[in-house]
Amino acid sequence: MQVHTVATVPFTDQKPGTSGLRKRVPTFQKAHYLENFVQSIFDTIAAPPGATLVLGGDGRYYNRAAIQIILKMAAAYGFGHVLVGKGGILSTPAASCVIRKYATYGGIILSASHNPGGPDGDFGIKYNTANGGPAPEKITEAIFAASKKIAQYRIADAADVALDTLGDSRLGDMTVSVIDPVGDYAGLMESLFDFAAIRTLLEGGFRIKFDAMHAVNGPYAREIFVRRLGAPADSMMNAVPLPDFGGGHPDPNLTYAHELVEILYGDDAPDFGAASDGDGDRNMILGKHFFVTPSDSLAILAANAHLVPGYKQGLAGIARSMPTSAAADRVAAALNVPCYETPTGWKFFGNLMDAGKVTLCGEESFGTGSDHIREKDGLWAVLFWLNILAVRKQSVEAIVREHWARFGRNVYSRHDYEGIPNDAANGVMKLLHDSFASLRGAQFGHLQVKLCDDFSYTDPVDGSVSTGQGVRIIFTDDSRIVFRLSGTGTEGATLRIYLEAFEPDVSKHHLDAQQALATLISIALKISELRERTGRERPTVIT
Ligand code: VG1
Ligand code: CO
Repeated sequence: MQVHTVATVPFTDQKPGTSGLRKRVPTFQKAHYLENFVQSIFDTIAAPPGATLVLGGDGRYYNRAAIQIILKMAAAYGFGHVLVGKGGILSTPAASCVIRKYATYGGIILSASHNPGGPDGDFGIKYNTANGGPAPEKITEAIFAASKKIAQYRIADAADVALDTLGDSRLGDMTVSVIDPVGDYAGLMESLFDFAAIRTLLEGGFRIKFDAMHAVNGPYAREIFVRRLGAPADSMMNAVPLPDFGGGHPDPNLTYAHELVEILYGDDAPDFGAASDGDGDRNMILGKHFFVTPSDSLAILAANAHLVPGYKQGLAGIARSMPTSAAADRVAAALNVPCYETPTGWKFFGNLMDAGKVTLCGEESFGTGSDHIREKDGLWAVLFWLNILAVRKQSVEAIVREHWARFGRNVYSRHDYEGIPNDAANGVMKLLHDSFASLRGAQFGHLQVKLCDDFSYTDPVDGSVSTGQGVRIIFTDDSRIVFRLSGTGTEGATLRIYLEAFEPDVSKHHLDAQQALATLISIALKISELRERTGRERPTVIT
């Protein structure tokens, strides 16, 4: 095998965000751009010669070309074996599953998750470690540092690998195994949930609709729901992955998954609806004419985990990201297990799961998962809900309302202002920081500010500290407003405002969240000067 050593110069913008490096496709197509970042990963992780790597992506535009480049660089680097999903496909949870099951050194996942795809859309790449989880900050920072001083990369001169045929081939001294992307993952799901009970539920006329949003989960959903659980084929929608996700935004929320939302809120609606995102790790759960917030979903899965075979032995603990509502904290208290509050991003859950401190984790951004892998897992969450529904034989809405009656309701909403100018977004955040002193103790109607700060986290396992994780304004009644800048966007800035208030009174649980949170929303707009500084009258997305 001939290996070329190619001279290169650093790009200055290869800093991984909340979940890997995400840029527009034309940026990744620039000469040496992908190669520089991949070499920076390899130089940082220092894998021993002959190590095994997992490789796959969500199938978006540029996936195949990137995989061919990475295979040739992996061979030049000295990997002995690469497991690559057929067609270059692996959902993010499936990649995590495969990394763990075959005890590999790590994996590279190609995805920009919920960001749009296509020639002018987004592409992304991230590295996961041997536990199957996203590399911790220590490693992503070292990768960024390596990318700033890279001078050369190495790539094998070899023919492209046939990605559409299962089986082994050689690339120089390295073996490339093209594997079935679905089988290992589907088997893991079958080991956690009561498939017989779910099958009986579906046979009994319980109707579901799953929207794969033209993204990676289509083949996974068809194998699991249709082939293994007997759901009718037409209960799957947009289940053929497309490189541009059909021109849509593969983000399962009330705005971007409106096709599914209209069906679940329409006449003759099915009993249950769900959707997942570009790379299959997010989930949205709907009942008939009913939306379950992701924060409530985490709490409800935790409260009902004893009904599910894989979790009936109990939970070690629960973790949620800081902006996620405290609904899960109430369940943890009732179960007498710890609840951890981490910064946004799944990489912060890995240490807690590896140390056996938590079993379930969740984020308000439609991410839920457990220690079965080290990524959030869209289909896992859907199966968890179906398992609970099969046992409890109640509607989604009835289960949520009973949960609120028992624990109280953490009324919650997130307002996203997408694609605003960076200067305006930074100005809002600076203003908030500058206002900390005057905000402390300030009175807004019946609400008084108890605490305001920029959230920082000390990892209880390795002691690492992460600062600047979002501005929190917490009132004396524990309602709160959180401001955070997104770390996954590629164009301008996205400002997120998270709003939460606790409502113990059952007679008020029917209220619309926007109505119930109206006071907090107006305080948030006032203290941030958001409208004045961005010229935006309303959020782009409300969830
Ligand atoms: C967003 C979410 C965060 C999630 C991340 C990756 O990050 O808020 O909770 O972990 O996306 O999810 P940010 O920095 O844009 O708020 V995925 O499914 O896009 O990999
Ligand atoms: Co995702």
